[in-house]
Amino acid sequence: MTPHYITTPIYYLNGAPHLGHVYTTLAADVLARYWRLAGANVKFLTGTDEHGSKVAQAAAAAGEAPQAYADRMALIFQDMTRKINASNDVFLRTTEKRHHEAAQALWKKLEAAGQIYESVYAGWYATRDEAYYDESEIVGGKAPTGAPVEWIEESSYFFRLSAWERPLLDYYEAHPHAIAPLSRRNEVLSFIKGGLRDLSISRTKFDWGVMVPTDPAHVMYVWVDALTNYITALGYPDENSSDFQTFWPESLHLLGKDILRFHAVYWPAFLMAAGLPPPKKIFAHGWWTCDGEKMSKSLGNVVCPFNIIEKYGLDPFRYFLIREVPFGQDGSFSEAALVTRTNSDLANDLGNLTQRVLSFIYKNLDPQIPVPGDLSENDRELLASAAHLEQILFTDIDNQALQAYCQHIWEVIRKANCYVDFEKPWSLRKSTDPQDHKRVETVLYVLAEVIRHVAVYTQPVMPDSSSRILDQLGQKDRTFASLKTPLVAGTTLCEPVPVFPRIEQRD
Ligand code: ME8
Repeated sequence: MTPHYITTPIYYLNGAPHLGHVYTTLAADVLARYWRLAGANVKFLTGTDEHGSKVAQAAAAAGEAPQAYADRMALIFQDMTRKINASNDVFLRTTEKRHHEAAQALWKKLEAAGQIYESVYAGWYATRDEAYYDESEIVGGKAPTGAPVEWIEESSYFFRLSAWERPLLDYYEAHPHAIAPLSRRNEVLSFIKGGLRDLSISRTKFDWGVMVPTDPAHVMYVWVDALTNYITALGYPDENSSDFQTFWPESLHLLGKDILRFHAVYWPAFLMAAGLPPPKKIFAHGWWTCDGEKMSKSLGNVVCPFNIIEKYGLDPFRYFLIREVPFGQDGSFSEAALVTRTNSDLANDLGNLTQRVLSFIYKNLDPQIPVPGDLSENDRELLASAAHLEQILFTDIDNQALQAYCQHIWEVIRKANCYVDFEKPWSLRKSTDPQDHKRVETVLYVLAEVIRHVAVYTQPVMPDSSSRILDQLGQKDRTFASLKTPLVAGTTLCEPVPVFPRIEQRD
């Protein structure tokens, strides 16, 4: 199976982690967990972007030296990955020595290839975006993102980005799925077709960055250093390292639409110019707002993910973020929507199904998975929908269709609930006819088998809750491959405990 290298952006340390950071990390986690369960070789990278004027200013505002500030803040981001149960294999900090070495090696390679020259940059810069803007992009004295800009004039090294216009267009023509969703690909293509100008890639006005290897008066533009993180984590500059050989360019870069241009234009151009292949896929997801409004400190509506997790539990929060909005589109976060979604999908649909079925088996059937009798048409149909999930979910994940992934599982859960209502095992059990009793065992076997499938497939989204369901079902092997073998009758169940309590709505 193809190896999977899944990355998030490395986050700036200028403030505490928020819903947006949690979202990308969570989406990456779902994909990484899925591919591991599918048996693939996976590397999941996240980390922190610690250089640049933005972080230097935040450190100054906090009255701390940049390195001390970065050390303190990086711990908070590392803690975020733990609090959301992210299964990242690497947490990379750009202040690490290995990263300085990788960024400098890439620089030297670009320089040796004649891709870098020295000149003077005179133009607009927005520290908030860590981005240069053309005069034509300035609207009412601000960057198109609304960020304040300042005029800077300084000696700078430039990367010959203009030379990569045609190669980038050719590359994207030949690789139609390299940028997703499609609307984002079109945006990138029209940006490139609009003409690329050479890019200023060093600064002299401050020193909080990776030093330009051939000129200590300059530090690298923070995006040159930051983007390199994706190969630092694979052992670059050692291109023969086993990680680099295995995982580059098998990468899926997940990011928000705000930083697509850096990833889909600058990064592949740097790589091609250094003789390396561009990343296999870049997926730009949408933007979360809060109750329909942009989250901002001044509006006081920034969602603190950790308060939400404390209040409602981690897995309902994970499920909500993945299920509520099609991956790639914008979404509006509200606690009311989270409560509604948790109660309908988790407490009612999945929670009731597992609780009813497992308690029934526990109380009435020894407590063991019963031996099924002959299967009816109805039994076969339900089992087939559970078995078909394998292919359907594979396609969803391959397209990063994370919402669809949940929807497809829930279609099976709802079918299983209809099946319970139709088969009425509770009334059948009261019958005095032994054939009816055998039928109860068959129905419960079928349901337990469907619950096993569902819980195995919900693991990437809700690792803890799924694992509790599988514990109760007495299942040890939880890989996707384990579903190829039918549920073993006679397996002893553990005492069922409800996994998804209802959240009481407050007025
Ligand atoms: O841009 N909705 O870091 P950053 C959804 N250091 N996602 C959001 C979001 C929101 N409201 N707000 C933030 C940087 N994000 C650079 C990246 S990579 C080599 C360097 C997520 O801390 C989304 O993934 O500003 C976005 O792209 C990222 O956080 C920006 O994080």
